[in-house]
Amino acid sequence: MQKSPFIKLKYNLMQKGKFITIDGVEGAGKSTQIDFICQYLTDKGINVVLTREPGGTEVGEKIRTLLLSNSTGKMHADTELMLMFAARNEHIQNKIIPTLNQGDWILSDRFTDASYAYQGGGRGLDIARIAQLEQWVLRSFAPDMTLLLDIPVDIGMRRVESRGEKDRIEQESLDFFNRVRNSYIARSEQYPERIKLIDASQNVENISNEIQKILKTL
Ligand code: Z5A
Repeated sequence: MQKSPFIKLKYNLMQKGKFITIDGVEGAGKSTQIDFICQYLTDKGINVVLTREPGGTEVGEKIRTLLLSNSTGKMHADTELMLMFAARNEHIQNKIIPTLNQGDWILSDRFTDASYAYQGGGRGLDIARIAQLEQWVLRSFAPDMTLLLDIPVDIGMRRVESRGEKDRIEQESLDFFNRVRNSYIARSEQYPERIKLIDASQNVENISNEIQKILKTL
């Protein structure tokens, strides 16, 4: 296979801080554990910036609205993927790299693994094409660690069912979310050093304890 010309490009990354991402299907408890992680790192004297995808920047948040709003209507899966990466480019260039270079840590609620899981697994897009976009936008950049909260889809959905109207992606079928979950699991098996799979069907405290042990390795 011909090598991508983009892989040679690198960000000017002095990387004084650490980049952590948290991912998983809906209702896995990301927001709940994010509060714990921020508190834990702050108590250790670490300055941590919390961000999210899609979003995290002014432009990224506008793209998020377009991606998730029901008023957007039908969107081609390739368009959805490219918008995720457009928001991600903005996020990396204008928030993630500058934050890491100034020595702060950054915690992102979702990142590129979500594109593989939702647009690859869920929508059925070709993984090789997602990888091309990843190379284009991320170059050789990657999180230092990814916490993958894994939970059976029906349990996650039950946890969030009291919320109001579902957004454009949340309205997908159970089959869609099962494919998303399976893709996440497959990625954690592919990248065991970076992606730490955590059983998110446990109680909040047990999950936090597990996360704490993992964070200590950083
Ligand atoms: N998306 C994509 O398609 N491609 C991409 O590349 C990216 C994203 C980056 C963004 O949504 C959407 O974009 C998402 C993927 C897609 N679409 N979907 N579906 P988001 O990340 O902003 O929101 P979300 O996925 O819908 O997250 P969430 O529903 O808020 O889940 P959560 O943060 O993991 O859950 P939580 O709010 O912490 O907990 C949910 C409830 O469960 C709450 O009442 C808690 O009190 C409770 N909870 C939490 N932990 C526990 C435990 N351990 N036991 C019992 N109850 C618990």
